[in-house]
Amino acid sequence: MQAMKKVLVIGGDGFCGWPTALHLSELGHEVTIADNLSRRAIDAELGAESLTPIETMETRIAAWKEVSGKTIGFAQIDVAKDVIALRSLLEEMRPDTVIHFGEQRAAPYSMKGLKQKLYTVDNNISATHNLLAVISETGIDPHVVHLGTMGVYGYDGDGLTIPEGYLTVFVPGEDNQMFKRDILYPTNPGSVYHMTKSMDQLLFQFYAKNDMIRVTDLHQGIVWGTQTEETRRDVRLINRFDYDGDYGTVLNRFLMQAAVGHPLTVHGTGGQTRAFIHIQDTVRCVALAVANPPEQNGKVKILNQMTETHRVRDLANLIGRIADAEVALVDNPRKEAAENDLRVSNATFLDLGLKPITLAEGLLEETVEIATKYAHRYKPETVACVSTWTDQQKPGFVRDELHSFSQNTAD
Ligand code: NAD
Ligand code: USQ
Repeated sequence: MQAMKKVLVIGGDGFCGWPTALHLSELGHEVTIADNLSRRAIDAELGAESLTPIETMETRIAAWKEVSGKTIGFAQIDVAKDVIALRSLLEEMRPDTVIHFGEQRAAPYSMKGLKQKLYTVDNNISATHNLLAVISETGIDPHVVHLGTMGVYGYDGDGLTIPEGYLTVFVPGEDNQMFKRDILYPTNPGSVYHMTKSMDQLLFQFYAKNDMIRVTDLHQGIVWGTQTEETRRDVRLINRFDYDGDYGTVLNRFLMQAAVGHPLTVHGTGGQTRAFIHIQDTVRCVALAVANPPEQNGKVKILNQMTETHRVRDLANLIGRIADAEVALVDNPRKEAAENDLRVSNATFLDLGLKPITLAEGLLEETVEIATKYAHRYKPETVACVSTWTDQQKPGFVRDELHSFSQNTAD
């Protein structure tokens, strides 16, 4: 039987945070969410919307109380800006665990322009640093679980198996001496967003060493799927499903595109190989991380939170076959390697007992339960990826969209 904990979930209104909060509450933990609802504001700014109809935070929490009898607390706090409110919440709550999901997480949004670059760096770095600095000042000793990204390792790989966070290196010295070091795996971010996650790693390294804060940094792959055991229990608990050109991640975008008859937008040759994990496994992994805090040993515990790797064009062809959808090769708006190989160690979560949901099991259910069911809410104007990494790249329009885009801009 697991020890029950007081858990603060920063970013608990989001795609990963909401189902995690529900899952931890279901397991018996005492859960409070802190969120500034900035994602909902960015949706409005982009004219985008979750495909699934998500309820307000108040309705979500009331619905959870109704179906489970359990209470989740909520504080609307901007952790990047309001340090006083964050400090008061931590002092009042004295959490055993703080889970930090509260960052701007879309690579395309972070590359849109000056405003979005500045916002992503200010928001993400301040959120992480404020949390760590406040913890060190208050002397409260929560275990910090951070959602980082596989993208800190970079995607130019040649197939070397990426270890969990650290790399053992041997440096030749004088007199034939050989020095052995365990260093943070060198970062190679591919967007301003991924760069903030690389910078987060240094903040964690420092505060773990200096203040002995216990940190688990979860280097997560691309999350796909929508529902978990808890969000399925009532329609008011439904999770968000992003498919727009900035926040939609590749697999969910392809499922959505297939459901509405839009060609699947493969960037370039679709040669990027990425790591994936189903949202149900995300919440299980976070619960495992909460239950297994590291020792107070001055070193950040880094785990790779992913279950499978796939090449983007293989995913498109697979979904194309299942859903009888057309696959379109479009311009790649990103500056990224045309082809890469990726092997990743996820030994820790497998050792802790994770039994992953595979793409083969979950795809069809996701297509029918979500993409097809809510296809009537689809906003075609939000689908194309128009954020370009530099002025050398072009938006990822399929030919007809490109045609109507040039017509509109010529008017
Ligand atoms: P999301 O945008 O759906 O959720 C993020 C939540 O954090 C939102 O509710 C937002 O309002 C909140 N937030 C942002 N800045 C905040 C601030 N300053 N103060 C308080 N709240 C703030 O994103 P998500 O997909 O749930 O991702 C959560 C975390 O997991 C992110 O840090 C992301 O980098 C990481 N991650 C996500 C994925 C993925 O595929 N979705 C993959 C790997 C890692
Ligand atoms: N891609 C397409 N067609 C599309 C959309 C994307 O070919 O319509 C390609 C992209 O060019 C890229 C790959 O698919 O090569 C993945 O793109 P993505 O948007 O699914 O994923 P990414 O930008 O890496 O970001 C997402 C989350 C982020 C998280 C990251 C984990 O938004 O929060 O950190 O996945 S990882 O990719 O492992 O770094």
